[in-house]
Amino acid sequence: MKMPDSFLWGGATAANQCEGAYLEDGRGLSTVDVVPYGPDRMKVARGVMKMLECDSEHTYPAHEAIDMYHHYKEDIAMFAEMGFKVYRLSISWTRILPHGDDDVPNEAGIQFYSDLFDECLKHGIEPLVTICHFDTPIDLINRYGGWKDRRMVDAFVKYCTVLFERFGSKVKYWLTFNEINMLLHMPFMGAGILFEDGENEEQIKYQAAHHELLASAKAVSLAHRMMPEAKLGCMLAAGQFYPYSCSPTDVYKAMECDRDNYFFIDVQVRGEYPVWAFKRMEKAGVKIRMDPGDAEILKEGTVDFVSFSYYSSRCISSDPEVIKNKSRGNAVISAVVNPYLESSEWGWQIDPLGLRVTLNMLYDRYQKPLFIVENGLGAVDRVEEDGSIHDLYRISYMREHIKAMLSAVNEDGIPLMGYTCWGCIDLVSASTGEMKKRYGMIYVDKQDDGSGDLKRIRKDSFYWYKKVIETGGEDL
Ligand code: BGP
Repeated sequence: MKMPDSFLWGGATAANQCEGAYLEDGRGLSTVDVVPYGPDRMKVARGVMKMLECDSEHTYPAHEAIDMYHHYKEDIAMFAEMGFKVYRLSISWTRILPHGDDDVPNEAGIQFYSDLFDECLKHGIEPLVTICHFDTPIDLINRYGGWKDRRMVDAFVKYCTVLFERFGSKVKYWLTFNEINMLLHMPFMGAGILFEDGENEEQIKYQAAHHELLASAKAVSLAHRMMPEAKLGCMLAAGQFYPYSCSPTDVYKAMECDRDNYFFIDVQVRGEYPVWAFKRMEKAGVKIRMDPGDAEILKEGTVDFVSFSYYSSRCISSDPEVIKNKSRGNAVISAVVNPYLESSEWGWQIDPLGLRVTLNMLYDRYQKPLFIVENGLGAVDRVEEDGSIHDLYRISYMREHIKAMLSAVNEDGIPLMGYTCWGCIDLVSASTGEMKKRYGMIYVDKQDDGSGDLKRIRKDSFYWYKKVIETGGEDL
């Protein structure tokens, strides 16, 4: 089995996890710059600890990351060597508008991305841009409280207008928000939200969700007007929920968890809230404020394709005892351990067939072309004395997932636009802030203690992926 020649093979990164140079050339501060490395990271990401209460020294290593800001030419040349047809990256909002909604954009930031896109195009690589990847400007948080406030919508549209004007001729594929559903699980990381004591957290999260959905819809409509050739996608942290047992209550619980996950994409694809959504909110004491005209905005700004990240399926039980005893500690999305699956060193369960299940479920639900924009294995790599890196575990993970993807396309007929594996070059982990959780096919000599000379090294998976792309997935 293989993929058609038009299939977009490639890799993905996010500005905040690879660029570094966090204060260079006029860049303003953003959420990701103040989420610490170390044990407080998830508390801050969830919005329950004030960002500046943590020791700023602990924000390392994201400030420097792999310094792609100064190494992008070398990195893109290596992507081209692997045969990439597409490179997914995100734009750092505060490189373009340092305060989030400046009237005059920062030309140095625009120049950086303009050069970077030219470099991609020179190598025949199509850029795929995430407009907002866990990246809310700090100035907007100080003034508005992040996405709690509706004024964020205008700021986002202002930012998008600059992007479409300045990069519209170079970029055809755009995603509005990375993993938009993560707003419910990591409100600070996803939406710049810090909770005040006594606030109804659910109310705030769903109101912020409404604002992001409006902003996304407005951006899609604007893009369609300004760049008629452009294709706009939504982006979901996907992964089917399995019931822990075949008891109907577990099955129902799994369906509810799936719906909470799909909630955002339902709106972005269909242009309206699903029927059950308001009932669910009512039950949780949530009533979102919608202004006149909002329904029309959502209806007009529907996406052209559905993109998603897939690392694992999830498993859930209706029994609180099972949840208590069988949950994986510290998971971002609560789930119980599936006894049929192996786990990575970080406890992420490995389920290639789950990717085929997810592709089928998403297509059944939306009938839109799909795009896998993140998939991969975070692992500790060892550099041998001769400088080689034998990451056979990563090859095996990717091989099985690509096989599942090939089956979904060739045997189930699912229309799939492309596959960009996550962290094609090593970068800082979003959930842990570490360098040692590596996803790349290119190793970067940068360690958690700050040591390392940033040298790039091809891992075994580099040569393997090159062959996979060359043969359209036939030679795995
Ligand atoms: C997704 C994010 C990425 C990325 C990836 C891997 O949720 O979109 O930014 O980091 O997960 O997660 P981690 O880095 O925590 O291993």
